[in-house]
Amino acid sequence: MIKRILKSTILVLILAVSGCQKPAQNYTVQQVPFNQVKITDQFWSSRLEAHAHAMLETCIVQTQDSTERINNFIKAAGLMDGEHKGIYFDDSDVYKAMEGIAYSLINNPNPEHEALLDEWIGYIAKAQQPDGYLNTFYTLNHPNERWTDMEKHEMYCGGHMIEAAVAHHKATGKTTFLNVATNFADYLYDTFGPEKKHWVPGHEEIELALVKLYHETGEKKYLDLSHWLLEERGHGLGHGAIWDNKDWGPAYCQDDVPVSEISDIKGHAVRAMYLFSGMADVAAEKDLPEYTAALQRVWEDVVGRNMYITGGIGSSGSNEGFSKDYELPNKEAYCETCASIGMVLWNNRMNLFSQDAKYIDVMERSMYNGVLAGISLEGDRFFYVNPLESEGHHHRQEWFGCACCPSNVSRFLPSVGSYIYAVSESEGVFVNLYVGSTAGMEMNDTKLELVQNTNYPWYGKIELEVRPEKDASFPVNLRIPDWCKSYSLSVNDKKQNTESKENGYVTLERNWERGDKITLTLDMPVEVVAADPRVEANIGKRAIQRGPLVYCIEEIDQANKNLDAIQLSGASTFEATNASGKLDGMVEIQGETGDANFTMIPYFAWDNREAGRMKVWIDYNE
Ligand code: FUB
Ligand code: ZN
Repeated sequence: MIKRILKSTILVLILAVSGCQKPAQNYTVQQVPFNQVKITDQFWSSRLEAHAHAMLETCIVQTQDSTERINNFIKAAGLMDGEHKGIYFDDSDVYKAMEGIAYSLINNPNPEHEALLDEWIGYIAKAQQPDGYLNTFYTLNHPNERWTDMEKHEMYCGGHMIEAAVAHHKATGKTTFLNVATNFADYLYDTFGPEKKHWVPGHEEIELALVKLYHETGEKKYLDLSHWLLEERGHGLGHGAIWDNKDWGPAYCQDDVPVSEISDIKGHAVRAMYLFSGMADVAAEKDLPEYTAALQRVWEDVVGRNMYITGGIGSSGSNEGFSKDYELPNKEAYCETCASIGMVLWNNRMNLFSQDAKYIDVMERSMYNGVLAGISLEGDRFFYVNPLESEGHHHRQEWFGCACCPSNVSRFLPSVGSYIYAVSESEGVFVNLYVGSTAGMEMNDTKLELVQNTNYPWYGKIELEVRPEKDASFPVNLRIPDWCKSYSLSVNDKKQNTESKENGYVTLERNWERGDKITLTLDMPVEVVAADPRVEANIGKRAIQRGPLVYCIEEIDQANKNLDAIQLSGASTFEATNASGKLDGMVEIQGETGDANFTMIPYFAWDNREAGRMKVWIDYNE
């Protein structure tokens, strides 16, 4: 009962909140946000279930009980004595966990979690200094040294605080946290900017957060500050630990060239992804073709020369980032989980600009492989580093000293519903991801519900019921993923022409009546994939992919336990089989090569059973 009341209150609040004067996002198409999407399929429902229970509990225990993260706020609030403990950017983990909890409230009302957020917000508000400054590391340990080292993540933490506050406002309608965020952003606006202090944030994040705050409040100065911060880069203004480090220097944090001149990917992977996401957001608002051109250039470099088959990026551990083009080792691959999340954030924005499905292809690859590998199926253990081969000693952990990845996953998962649909008055509905769900949106003043039924990513059949409030004409653009070589399409069982694919979408245009049913069947055979020959690590090897999922061999599944004995050839055969009882339910692949049989599981599901070796790229003899 309480749950029901809370749920309806929340719905009313969402409507009330969305009814106030807020500038709409200015991308050429608009995402349908996850609070309008109810996920119903088996695949994502079990991920979300694990999130709402195990993952959020882990984040709460780790930030509040097992580490000093919440205590740092309590101390900065003057409610406990002592110094700041932990890493200087630990505040950000609290904010990311809070963002995840807030998002989760929208579809899974939970009064205890809501009360916990209220409690933590109380500490945070008290820890905020009278002028709006907020950072427990400096406030507790170095109160006179604020803004002396651009690497020290003061704006990074602030950006995550803003994102959490916006999420909390959207979920609950309460302004307690949003007020902290606007106080902080006002303080930044008064301190930094033309004729004020220069600043190059050593770790990007604040840029996209300020645009979010602009959307939530309508205050254009936040958007202007974000734009100004982007323009600070590449002019020799940066200083601090990163800039002083001979091995890193300004390129590590994308401060080597002005942002509109970026063309080669360099430096720290997560920082780059957040920068590009922020640039896209500002470009969408301010119409900056030089930004979009730079983003397209660097996208070619990231995706064409520096991305793993899993959509993971940032191959090198020494800089948590990019190294030379095509240098993509498997065992040593760094591929931080946060960097894959960054790929989702950035590629989604690139699609919102262009309506080109090639960006969603990359987003989907990173989401189903790079990101999902970062979490155990139970939702309580995490990978920070995601190699594509293991000798059996790499395992998910409950938490990390530097815990950016668990907290990032915890805010990402509940927002997955936002990536399914986008809409535009002139171009109609874009169906970007195939996820069983019911979604509400508006199409040219007509309320529209879309009900998607599918067993994706295990099978390629998708049924989409179109339910306009009244008959209405608009295009429905269905993404045909780049991995799909053949497909069939019907509307109300009548076969449709599939020739006219444009930018990766096939478009259906008609006068839609409530109950019209689109059936799309994407053929999903097992594919043997060769890497670009310039990737030395994969010469003489092949990987296996089916649909959006990259597969791997794990020792535990093989009869003779010897992964090196599995050698593929042109004569190898593969069969996708339903293994509904295995792990969380899956389609596994049974292979036969020479006289050996082997079993493959999706890469994201590896290391959920007993320890053992794993490989994505397998030896291949012509
Ligand atoms: O610096 C904050 C976060 O910690 C980065 O995004 C991660 O790469 C890790 O270094
Ligand atoms: Zn991380």
